[in-house]
Amino acid sequence: MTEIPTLAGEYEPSALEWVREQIERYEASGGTEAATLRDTGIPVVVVTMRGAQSGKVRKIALMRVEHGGEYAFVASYGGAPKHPVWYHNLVAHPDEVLLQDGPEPFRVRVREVHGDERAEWWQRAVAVFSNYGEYQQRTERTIPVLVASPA
Ligand code: F42
Repeated sequence: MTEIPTLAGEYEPSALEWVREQIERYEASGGTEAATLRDTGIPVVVVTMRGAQSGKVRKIALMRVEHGGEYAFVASYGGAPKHPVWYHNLVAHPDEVLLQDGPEPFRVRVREVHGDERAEWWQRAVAVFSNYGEYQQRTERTIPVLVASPA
């Protein structure tokens, strides 16, 4: 029986209620409920990380962009002018990350990608969730793309 990985520390739920609720339902159902972005039918994953300032355990949901066992995390936040706060957490603690895509979470290592590698992952991301293209149009910032590989 493989042990289910966890991050030690105090869990601080997302400040966004709809996100907090989606994560709770996804985890409680082993990824069989709340597994898509609202009624879009597009799958999501749950990412657990270490807060860059608080050191607390934080969780977010992201669109599921998978290729060859790796996943892209697109820090779009709806095209907001600033990066979502979770981006800073993953940059600060790239080795303290869990990814849940189904019944159980597993450890991943995260790296930000640039240039051709970013362009390749961006194309995959937009193919899964075309809104990413619109979000990038909405903001001056270049939306960061991070790639998670099983650790
Ligand atoms: N967000 C995306 O950016 N991309 C997606 O593809 C995406 C898909 C998605 C699907 C389903 C769903 O339910 C949500 C989805 N979201 C997606 C939203 C995503 O889950 C996040 O909620 C959103 O991106 C905003 O992330 P955030 O980290 O900015 O969250 C804010 C609202 C938040 O929780 N802030 C906390 C607060 O108290 O205000 C602090 C959180 C935090 O991590 N604090 C750090 C710490 O140390 O604890 C401080 C970090 C620092 O350096 O300031």
